[in-house]
Amino acid sequence: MTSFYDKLNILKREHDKLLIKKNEPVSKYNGLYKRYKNPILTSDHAPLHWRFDFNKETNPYLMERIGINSVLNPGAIKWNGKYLLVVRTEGVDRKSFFAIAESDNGIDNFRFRDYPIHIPEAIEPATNIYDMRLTHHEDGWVYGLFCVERLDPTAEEGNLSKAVASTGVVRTKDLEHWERLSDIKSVHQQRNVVLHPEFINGKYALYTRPQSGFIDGGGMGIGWSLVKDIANAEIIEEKIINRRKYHTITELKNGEGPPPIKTEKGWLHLAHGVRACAAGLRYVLYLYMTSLSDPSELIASPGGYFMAPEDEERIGDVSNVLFSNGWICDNDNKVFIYYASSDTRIHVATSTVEQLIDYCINTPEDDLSSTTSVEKIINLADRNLKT
Ligand code: M1P
Repeated sequence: MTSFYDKLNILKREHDKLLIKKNEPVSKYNGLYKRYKNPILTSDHAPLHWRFDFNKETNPYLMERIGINSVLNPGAIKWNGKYLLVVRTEGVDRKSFFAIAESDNGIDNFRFRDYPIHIPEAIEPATNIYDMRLTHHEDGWVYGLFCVERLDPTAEEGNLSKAVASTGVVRTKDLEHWERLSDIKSVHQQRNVVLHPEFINGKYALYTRPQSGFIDGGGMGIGWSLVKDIANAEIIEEKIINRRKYHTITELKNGEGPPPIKTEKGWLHLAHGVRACAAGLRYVLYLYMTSLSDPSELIASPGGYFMAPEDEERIGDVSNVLFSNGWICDNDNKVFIYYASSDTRIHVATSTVEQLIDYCINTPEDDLSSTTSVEKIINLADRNLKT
């Protein structure tokens, strides 16, 4: 019979093997981005010392005591030369928490830090927190905005799925000590709120997503709101800057991804769009651009999705979902897009600022009908075939 210590050694060896597994780009070509073969983080990457009690006396069968269900939707930042992710980590008890994982090259060898982050509780305690967007703001702080979820106090007895989503705010100077600020006040459900990295007319600017309901609250799209005091932020006026449209990838809802990247041609945005179908909701990723002089003014809106679930990405806890709230732009303009598939695991895709801008500016817009879509293909085919 294998001894306790033999089992523990095998467990540690297999875990180490997983953590040092090399990643490589897949060969499928589209000119837009490169996908990578392996997910960069899965629930199996979670440290063994979070999950197993290593003491033979208290855990004679070497059982996993605390299970991790999934790792998903990370915020991302380049920090001290490392590619750092603040990962939404979900336990088997369905509660999410945040944990930092880092890598030297951004595509493999991601390792969780020894301890997850203990986010200070808000005045009104939350049931669940998730999906942190990291913004290195020009005021010098790194902010983390995340979804805070609670049972709706107005829910009738027995209705346990009526929830309220609002936005929590933390800030840090070292990615180790986190100061909790007031949750953002809003009359709407607010998930997917993102802090713009620069002041606008001396104010903090937020990308918002006003909805009346928790899942499909019918809001008109991604909003924009200015607030004076980020420590006590309140969303009062919202302007819709990226509107949902009938029979498009955003028909049911959309939401801002990570903070936008500033480029010479405008602010580059990554977002998700959701539509409903017989199989449930389908989440895809798309790009758009806004003006440098007014980041709330849409200047490029390529039609359709940029990335959608493929192959094994399609299957997981919530199947048919790609979601991203973290990307990193290096000094050489290489862009690392961190995305989760089907609310289960995290992947990376790489591109460049130049490619993403070209994609945004030169991809035809969605003109909202089959006729206009096929005309664009006929025009392109004509140009290609007659030259
Ligand atoms: O399950 C898919 C996603 O659903 C929510 O996104 P949204 O608010 O746009 O519907 C979030 O819970 C997200 O975490 C999740 O990945």
